[in-house]
Amino acid sequence: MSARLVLLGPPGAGKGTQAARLAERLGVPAISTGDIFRANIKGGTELGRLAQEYSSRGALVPDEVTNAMVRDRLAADDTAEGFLLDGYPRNVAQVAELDAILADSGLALDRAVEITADPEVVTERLLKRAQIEGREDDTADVIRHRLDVYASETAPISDLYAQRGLLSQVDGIGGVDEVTERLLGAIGAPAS
Ligand code: B4P
Repeated sequence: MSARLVLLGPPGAGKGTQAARLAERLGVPAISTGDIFRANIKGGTELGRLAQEYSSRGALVPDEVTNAMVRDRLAADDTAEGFLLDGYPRNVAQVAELDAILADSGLALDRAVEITADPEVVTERLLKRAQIEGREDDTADVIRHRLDVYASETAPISDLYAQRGLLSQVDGIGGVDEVTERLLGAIGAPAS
């Protein structure tokens, strides 16, 4: 089964957590734009320096930077059978770019899966993660801003994928294993 998938949802819904699990189960790479930015920030690269300016205050990194990075990553051989994009696309312009990247190879997206969760729940999770990991974008003020950016820029893309008949919504509240099973069901993955 080809699996060209995007995982949507607010910050803290469990995208990163679930992407790793789904990717292993489906045998395709999980590609997290947030993780690529954080690796570059840690490595002190030019891309990292630029990404930090935006991510530390909960803003989106400019599209031209993010789009070029994703285009490059999707050109790698390990995406031949599919991929699971976590955190991309994040606005309408990025949806158009992903369409273009795939169309250039005669491909299209199979499904967009949105993990839903209330702002209060995700805020609580992210504040808890802050105590464990100390991510600089997990402070109360920055989380509030990330949720605002999500509502204004990212939430509209769910409607876009729904209009194309590609959207599935999955409740992100519950145990991690429970949510994974719901997601596998939504994707139509064969039972293990
Ligand atoms: P991301 O790394 O994508 O950050 P995120 O939206 O907070 O999701 P994350 O994957 O980390 O959290 P998760 O929900 O899994 O982006 C960070 C920044 O990078 C952005 O603000 C932006 O600046 C930049 N960026 C990234 N992509 C971009 C793009 N396309 N364009 C422009 N800029 C971009 O998990 C949250 C917590 O919940 C975890 O601690 C986890 O343990 C916990 N959790 C998960 N599932 C749970 C469950 N079922 N129950 C209880 N806790 C759970």
